[in-house]
Amino acid sequence: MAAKRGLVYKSTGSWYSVRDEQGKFWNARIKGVLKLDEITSTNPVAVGDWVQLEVEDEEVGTAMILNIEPRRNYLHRQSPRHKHQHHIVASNLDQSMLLVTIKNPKTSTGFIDRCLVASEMYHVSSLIVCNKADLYGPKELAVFEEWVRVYGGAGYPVLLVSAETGQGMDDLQARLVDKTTLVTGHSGVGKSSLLNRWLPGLNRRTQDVSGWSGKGLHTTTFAEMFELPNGGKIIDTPGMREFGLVNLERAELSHYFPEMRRVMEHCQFNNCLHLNEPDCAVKTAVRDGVIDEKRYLSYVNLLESIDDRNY
Ligand SMILES: Nc1nc2c(ncn2[C@@H]2O[C@H](COP(=O)(O)OP(=O)(O)O)[C@@H](O)[C@H]2O)c(=O)[nH]1
Ligand SMILES: [Mg+2]
Ligand SMILES: [Zn+2]
Repeated sequence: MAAKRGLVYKSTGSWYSVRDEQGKFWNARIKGVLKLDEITSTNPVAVGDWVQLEVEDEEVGTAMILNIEPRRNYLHRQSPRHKHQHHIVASNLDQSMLLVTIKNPKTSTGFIDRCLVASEMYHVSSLIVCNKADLYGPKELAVFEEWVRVYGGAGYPVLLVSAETGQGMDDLQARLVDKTTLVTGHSGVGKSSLLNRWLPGLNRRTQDVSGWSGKGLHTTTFAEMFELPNGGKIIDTPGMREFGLVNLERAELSHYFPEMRRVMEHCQFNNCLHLNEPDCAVKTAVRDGVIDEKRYLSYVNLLESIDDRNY
């Protein structure tokens, strides 16, 4: 039988759920050894991959994956168990949606900055979505306005929503139409609640407050893609805290801060790390308030955490 083209919606280790171009889902396994990328990956096929399928059993709906089409982009992270193995989280993304909260719990800006850098590294644009608006008083709204100023100024859209009341949903959904969006964020920010709101049949388990520390939870769940009712696809990554900044070099880091990228060509040295070098355009921009000081400090913190042998 002729090979079909299919899109991977879910991976559970050795089995993949793949949708062909007619809309039929197949349970597929990898046939033989697939040619891998230059990285060592523990999962050669990822959610979001386009693959060639060979039907095995039409009635049962099983198929073999013959090969993977080249990826436009992909996000990966270090395997929790093997430092030198990488796990491809998802591929062929249009954007990533970083879900954050200002209350119950408050997402740290350090975490936000690391996530934004990770997405920049993979050339995936980011959207910051602030959930639990229904809980915000004047203090939290002031923080939100601050984030709009800082992150909006850097070039990231910042939205305010409530998965509970539906506030801000139209704006948010309009940004997801016809795109493949990866959803990330700390546990407890409302990823499952948001998905349940959009896909009522899904019934993702939500977690109560006691689950937030998350450390004791060893949920090894896998990424999964869903079709949104208004068009567009969402990739959920349950149980994933954040991407590692794999193979990030110190000299590259400032390229992943858009507001630094814009001014750094005016630094005297083209390998400027923007620390103590003379005539540094980034430091001047921080002094003039063009670049936010907290973002700059995040940059310095991240820089210190990178040892040059790789992250
Ligand atoms: N007040 C309020 N609570 C929310 C909202 N969204 C989620 N929650 C609550 O926050 C907790 C964590 O939500 P959950 O969807 O499990 O977060 P996840 O870990 O990111 O999947 C649950 O108790 C939800 O009911 C919201 O918009 N407002
Ligand atoms: Mg959840
Ligand atoms: Zn500089």
